[in-house]
Amino acid sequence: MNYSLFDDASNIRPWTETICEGAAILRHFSVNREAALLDGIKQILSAHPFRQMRTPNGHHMSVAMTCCGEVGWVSDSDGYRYSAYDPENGEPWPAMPDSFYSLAVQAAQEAGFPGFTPDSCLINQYQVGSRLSLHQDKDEKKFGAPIVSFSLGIPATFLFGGMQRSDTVQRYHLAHGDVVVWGGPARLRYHGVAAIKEAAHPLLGTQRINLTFRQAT
Ligand code: MD3
Ligand code: FE
Repeated sequence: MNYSLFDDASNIRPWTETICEGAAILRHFSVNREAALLDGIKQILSAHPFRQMRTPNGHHMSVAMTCCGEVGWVSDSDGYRYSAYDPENGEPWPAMPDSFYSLAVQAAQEAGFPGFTPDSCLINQYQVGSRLSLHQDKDEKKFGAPIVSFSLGIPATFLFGGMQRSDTVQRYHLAHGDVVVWGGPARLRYHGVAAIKEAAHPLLGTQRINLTFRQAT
């Protein structure tokens, strides 16, 4: 007997975990595409480095961010919004690499959302201790499209709540290569990321990078 156990040379097989109606984790989905993702991130960072944005209440976020695509998510003393320009240098955000776009569209399709056309990708950098408190993503113009999220580097505990901040929270472990798709009835659920624990990843060191693809406009 000599059949292949695996889908590709990476020796890693992807599988899908359903969280709830509209939300699924595609485990290991991007593991064999990490070179293209890391190369794209490096290029974006060369002109638009990670920065800790200011929140409307005057604090700095513990998560550092940058963006690519037609518009990027920005936060300052005026509030949260999408902008075509990087406020740090006034330049347009860099184009979304084709490899990012096609992988995000493929993930959405795999999770039951065909025809996803993301125009924005937010790149979040978590150092050890960084966290993202419970929030809803509601700065996008329409909520019909899903959000597709790629996890790279050291792991995180993702917090998935309900439609109200006070609802109980479910915890999910997200590792390098995992992709999560959130749409339909899950699109406006409260969510966040618990403080990142000390760890090291062979490619990314002591950081977690998360890419979230959205149809923002
Ligand atoms: C669930 N980022 O950028 S991605 C964000 O890991 C954000 O960096 C987290 O929340 C991160 O806004 C989580 C997963 C995610 C994104 C959007 C969602 C989960 C979501 C929208 C609705 C429900
Ligand atoms: Fe969010």
